[in-house]
Amino acid sequence: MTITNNGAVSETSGAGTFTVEGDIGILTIDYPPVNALSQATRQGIVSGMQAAAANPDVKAVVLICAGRTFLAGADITEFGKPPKAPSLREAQDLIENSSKPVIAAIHGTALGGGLEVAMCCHYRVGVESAKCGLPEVLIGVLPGAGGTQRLPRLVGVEKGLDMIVNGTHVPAKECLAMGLLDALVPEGELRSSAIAFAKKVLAENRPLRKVRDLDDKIAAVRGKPEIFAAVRKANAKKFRGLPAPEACIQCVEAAVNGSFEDGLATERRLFQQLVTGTESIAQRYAFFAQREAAKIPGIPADTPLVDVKKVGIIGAGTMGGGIAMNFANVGIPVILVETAQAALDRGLGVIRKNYENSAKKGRFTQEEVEKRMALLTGTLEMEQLADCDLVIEAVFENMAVKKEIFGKLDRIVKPGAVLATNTSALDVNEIASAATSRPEAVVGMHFFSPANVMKLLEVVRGAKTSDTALATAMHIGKKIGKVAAISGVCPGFIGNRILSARGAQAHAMLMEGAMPWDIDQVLYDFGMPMGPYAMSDLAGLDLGWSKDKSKSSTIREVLCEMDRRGQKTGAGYYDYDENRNARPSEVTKKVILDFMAKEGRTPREIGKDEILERCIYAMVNEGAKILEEGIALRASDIDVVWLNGYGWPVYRGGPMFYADTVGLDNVVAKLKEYGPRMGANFKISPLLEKMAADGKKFVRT
Ligand code: 3H9
Repeated sequence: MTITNNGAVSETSGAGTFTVEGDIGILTIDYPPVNALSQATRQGIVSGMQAAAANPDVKAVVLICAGRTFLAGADITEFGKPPKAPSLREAQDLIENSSKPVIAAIHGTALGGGLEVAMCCHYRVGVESAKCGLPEVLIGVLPGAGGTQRLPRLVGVEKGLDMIVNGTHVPAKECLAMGLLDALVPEGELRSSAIAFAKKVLAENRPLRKVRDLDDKIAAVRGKPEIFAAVRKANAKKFRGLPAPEACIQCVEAAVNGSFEDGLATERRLFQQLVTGTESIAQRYAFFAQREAAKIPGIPADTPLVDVKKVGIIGAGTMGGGIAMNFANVGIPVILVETAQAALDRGLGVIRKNYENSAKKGRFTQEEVEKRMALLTGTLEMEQLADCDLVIEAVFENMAVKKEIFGKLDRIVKPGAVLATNTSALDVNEIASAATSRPEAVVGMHFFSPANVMKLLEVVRGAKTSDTALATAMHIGKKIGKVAAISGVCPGFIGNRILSARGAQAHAMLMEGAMPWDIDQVLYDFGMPMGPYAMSDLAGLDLGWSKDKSKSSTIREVLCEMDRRGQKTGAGYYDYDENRNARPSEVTKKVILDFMAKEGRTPREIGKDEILERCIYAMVNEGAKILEEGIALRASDIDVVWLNGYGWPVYRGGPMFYADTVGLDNVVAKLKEYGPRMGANFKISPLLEKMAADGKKFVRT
């Protein structure tokens, strides 16, 4: 198609439109939502570059994108499917080998294949809010379109490697400093500034710089393998179980030690290996599961939302303070309510200290600390919350206290506001209906500790929660950087209910002869950050324990009575040295064996397979019950909860995804085999049994 507009000529092909303005060709890609490099986008680039080459009036080309972002990467949904022409390589070659300079004009995010295309351009300009990154490692692959070869040539090996193995999105200012961008241009003026830049390139007769030909930055580390060894060592824990980071490092090593073409060949070979591996399949599944979790069946995307301009938080303790930081971080003012000035001062002091620590680590400036602190005010009067759009109650878990608070909020807070409870266990319906006259405004917002760090937000939908309250909680969750998933009302909601099912099996095995460190080791080796007993020691065994009421009736009570209350007392299930290094404890072992003897139990050897299967399959079984009761909307939401709130290893996709990989029939067969050992109250989920019998899977990949 050719149209004329003020003398400008346009041709559209695929997702690309090529326009000529004077002697500059402008290739605009418009492929919502994120301009992924799907077939249509690749076609658009190829046709646009061919049009540029064929037009003698065109002396330089600007590559720019419509919508919210520059090219956000390869189309992940095309992975594993037969390739469709033209290839990304073809599009890149046309740009890099163009005899006319090509300038990438970047806004939003230039990610993965998108940045790899930009690095084939001869120059790159971007607005200050833009970010660049090679996040392929986060979906279990590597930059497979020359990114591992070009980025180190452009920005140096150490910076390039850091970006590639961590998948970080780097702000434009830093990109400029490291040489990834050639100029920053004013916000809102990207198109005109990129055209001006192109004209300058022409006027100054600047060279057609090909990144592939640069050598000085990689030559600087040639013969220095210690640089790669240091990255491997520093990240060993973080990369545990993940094949992609090591493959990324090998590609950059190839960039340093061989020719560009050999490096590309290594990159392509390793990409192919990774893309078909279960780890990457799991990571790609997790990417889409997370986005799916934001969609609420039956609630249209245009449901009216409460515009949250001011937030009230009740309780300035660890939880309330952490929650408050999330809002201040995105510029939303918060009022924190406490019952005593000392508690309020302490809470605000802790927040300031957290921010100052971040500033010391260089995450932001001291000025930014003050800016965020200025958004936080404290009060002892709940009446101050009257004009808040969202109030989150974050006091200790006591139904009577929560009801009293919600009763007051009902009288104080303006109509239309959302009233949320951060309870991790209590009945949201009871809080909503018994304490307020507006149960439709009440929703659970269950944050995970530390609330300013942990990604997960369980949004708990009460029986009467309105569509607006639910959608607002989900929306604000995303705004503050959380991964939000919806749960219905039940004890423990999705995450903690499954944790309890695992805990019950762990405890049962403890009483059969497995030691805490045996169980923890198996779960750690599976990929969890720690097992339940190391976790208990970290959190403190005395959470909810009271000396006066303690009756030596459980192992935990006995340990607390011995002042083995976890890491903080130097001993819990484990013994700790002065650096908090854990080692198995003879004392704990004796406590457990004595307990067993008292109950007439004889310890037996429990194999690693049994430990793993009983722990994990009990979780799967609970997940299936959660699904059949309608507590979770989708099996993938359960995975999202465990991936983002409990450290489930992303390369195993989540408990429900993992169960599919094992085979549901195998899971059910094992649960039946363990039979009574699973506990008197343990029942196999009918849904799980039926799905296993029907040969079904929980999730789609
Ligand atoms: C790669 O490039 C490999 C190459 O090196 C080599 C190949 C040979 N593909 O996140 P959002 C969808 S690997 C397909 O909610 P935001 C997403 O599912 C790729 N679909 O928006 C969602 O769909 P829906 C490297 C994609 O504004 C919608 O777009 N690149 C892709 O919060 C909106 O997404 C990456 O890994 C994709 N690449 O964040 C970047 N990306 O509406 C991955 C998004 O149906 N993407 N969708 O639910 C992101 O990080 C974020 O989407 C982004 C926008 C920051 C861009």
